[in-house]
Amino acid sequence: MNNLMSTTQEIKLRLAIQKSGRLHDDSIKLLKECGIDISNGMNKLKADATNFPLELFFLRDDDIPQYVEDGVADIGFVGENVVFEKKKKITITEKLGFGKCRLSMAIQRHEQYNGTQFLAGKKIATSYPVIVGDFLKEKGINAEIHEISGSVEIAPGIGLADAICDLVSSGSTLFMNGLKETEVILESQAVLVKNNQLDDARQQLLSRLLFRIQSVKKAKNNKYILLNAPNHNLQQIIGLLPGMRSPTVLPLAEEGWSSVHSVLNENEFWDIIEQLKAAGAQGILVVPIEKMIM
Ligand code: PRT
Ligand code: ZN
Repeated sequence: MNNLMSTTQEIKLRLAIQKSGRLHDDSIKLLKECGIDISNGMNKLKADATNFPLELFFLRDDDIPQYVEDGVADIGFVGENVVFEKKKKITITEKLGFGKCRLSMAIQRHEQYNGTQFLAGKKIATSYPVIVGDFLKEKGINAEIHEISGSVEIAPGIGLADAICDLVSSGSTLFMNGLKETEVILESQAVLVKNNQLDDARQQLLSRLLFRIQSVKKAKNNKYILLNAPNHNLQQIIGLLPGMRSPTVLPLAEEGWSSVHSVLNENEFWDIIEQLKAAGAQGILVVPIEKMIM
């Protein structure tokens, strides 16, 4: 019995994240927000969580899908762009809300663009030959793919290619290289991927982690709002507020007024605030939410 218990306690979920680069800091931050502390040793290949059965592997992002498919890691945080390019047998389980970018076609700014047909017979430089190949096939376009691993954006300028397909976030890299974005092929963000043969114990640990991640994501998309409402307009004001079930209403010390508490979604936030003010709401306080457990 004792033996059995200690074996169960030793099972850890093995998570692969990027060792360094654009996704590293946000990956660690998300774990922190999930209440998971990582022991020091970030510069090593591995680290342990101190308060959750989790072991971290620090890898190049390109290698994460393979490690997860092979079961060396159980799960990974990696860009969708990498997942689709590598085509490993793994499952995207959750979008993580950071590392947002798009994989786009771009051509030289002075060129006339007449739709995807522009690419026919042209040379396209990219680090994403698989995704670009699939895209061209789907569109029925014959073009030459020239795979390069870095500084794709300089290819047209030096006569190496007619077009490029690369990741874009602000667009300033394209702009500075005299290029213009013509077509978005893929919208991407960091995702949690999992091995397809997780055992029950690790699947349970993953469920616990996912529950935390989802609570953190929900909280980020919502704000807690407190306001004072004149009682004569209370029903109208309550009608504007969704709340988790329905808004909380408490009487104020001052006759004829109530305090109303609720939760608002980021997307409809400003719209609703304006309507609340128009309905006579005063002293509106908006507070960030740390976790949201439904
Ligand atoms: O060493 P390792 O192989 O792990 O890292 P890496 O150099 O391959 O990847 P890294 O750290 O550059 O990016 C990791 C992941 O971040 C990518 O796979 C994407 O999922 C995500 N991501 C988000 C981005 C960008 N935004 C991004 N803007 N990855 C790269 N870029 C590059 C892009 O390639 C181009 O050079 O930034 C430039 C464009 O940015 P803007 O802002 O000028 O448009
Ligand atoms: Zn990489």
